[in-house]
Amino acid sequence: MKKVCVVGLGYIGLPTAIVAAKYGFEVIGYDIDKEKVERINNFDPVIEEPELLEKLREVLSYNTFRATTIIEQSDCFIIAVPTPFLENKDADLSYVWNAAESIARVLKKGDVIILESTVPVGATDSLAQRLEASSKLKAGVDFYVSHCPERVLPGKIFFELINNPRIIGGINQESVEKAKLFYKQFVKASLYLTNATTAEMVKLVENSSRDVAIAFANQVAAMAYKMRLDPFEVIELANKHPRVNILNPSCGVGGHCIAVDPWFLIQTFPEHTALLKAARQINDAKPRQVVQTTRRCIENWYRSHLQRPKLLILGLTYKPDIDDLRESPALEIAKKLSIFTDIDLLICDPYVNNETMHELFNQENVPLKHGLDQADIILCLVKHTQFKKMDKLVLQHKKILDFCGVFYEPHREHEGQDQLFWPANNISIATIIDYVQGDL
Ligand code: SAJ
Repeated sequence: MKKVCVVGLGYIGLPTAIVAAKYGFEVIGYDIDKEKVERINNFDPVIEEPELLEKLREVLSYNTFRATTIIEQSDCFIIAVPTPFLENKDADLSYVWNAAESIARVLKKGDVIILESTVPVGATDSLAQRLEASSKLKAGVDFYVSHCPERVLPGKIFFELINNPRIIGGINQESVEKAKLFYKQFVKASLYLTNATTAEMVKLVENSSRDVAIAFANQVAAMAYKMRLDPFEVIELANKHPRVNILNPSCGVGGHCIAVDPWFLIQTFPEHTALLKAARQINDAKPRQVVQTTRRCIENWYRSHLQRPKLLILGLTYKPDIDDLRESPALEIAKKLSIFTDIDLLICDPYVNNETMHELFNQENVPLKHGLDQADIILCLVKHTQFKKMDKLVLQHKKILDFCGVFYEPHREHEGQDQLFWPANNISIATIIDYVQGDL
């Protein structure tokens, strides 16, 4: 296996292509987007990810990688295209099937096709059948088909591509063995071998379990607010139990994966997925609830000050310390609040450039210090590291709605005794509690 073709040069495909090129393969990256291909070949990776630019420069300079809009014969094809859902939440596999059509045009005996995109259970078998039908070659005999779901976390992609254990499922034993030859070249962690259907199910279960866990954290938060407690403290202390590990409540679940993948299981197993559906509803409702609570705070401010408050939003991205705005609940909240004319809106996100901020809100990205000085109400949506470092004491007189725990100070143990915080140490939670009124 010498030449590898990665189909789809997005968040997963491009870094995977680069790593394969660094580890000895001759790699081409195939994408239907001409502009993207040109930019990549001109040392512009299009997406933001730590280390991506340097590594792209390296593999382009050594001629071990190039991007193209024309598919070429290769020994191994990695499919890393998006698998979004349709309006009715069923999986949209059109990008996978289009990739299969392209591959079938150049497929030859002995080739290996590895599907990395997240798909509903059974899709890898369908992929094999489609390739057979278009190429007239026999799947599992003339060419090999596997599913090795991607598992990397945006922001840590290069570390996780090498260091995460991988699940490799094939349509038959030979397909698994062939795919293993590719991954063992660069993955330092274990490779677990199984059939394609199990690998599909594993991936969907991984992301669904995270969605359920986040929904649980959001429900804990709702109960805590009702009792005028700080949910971040309740969760921190519950997690002191050696067998409890609750995740964090937030303003919602974003990104391309966690909020999408449970639907692939719900679509296939409607009668066994009540818990997954409930989790989706709980997490999807969060942005609307945050808007309602914030509106109440704004209206109250207006009543007592008889002037428009300056509302500062901290964070727009879908999670901390990345620049990714895909399906961001914070962005959804900011957009909903921007419609109201009874506030002066200030937005600060150090990961969003000014051009994007202008496109989205027709205004500047406010520097943190300036925003904090100006604001009457501060709405914390994303726990960027930079926000965690702000001087919180000078903000005591402002109204703070902290939905991501940026103001929460964990318990510090000293001289064997825990510090006693009474009442809750998080001033911002007190404000949320005042305005929740059963939304959350
Ligand atoms: N979130 C919370 N509370 C938490 C953790 C996360 O509300 O305690 C929110 C985040 O703010 C974000 C969303 O969930 O809006 C998703 O973030 P994430 O960090 O949980 O996951 P992703 O979407 O960036 O990446 C996930 C990962 N899957 C798992 O951790 C099981 C990653 O390993 C997968 O490769 C990726 O999905 C994918 O592509 O499927």
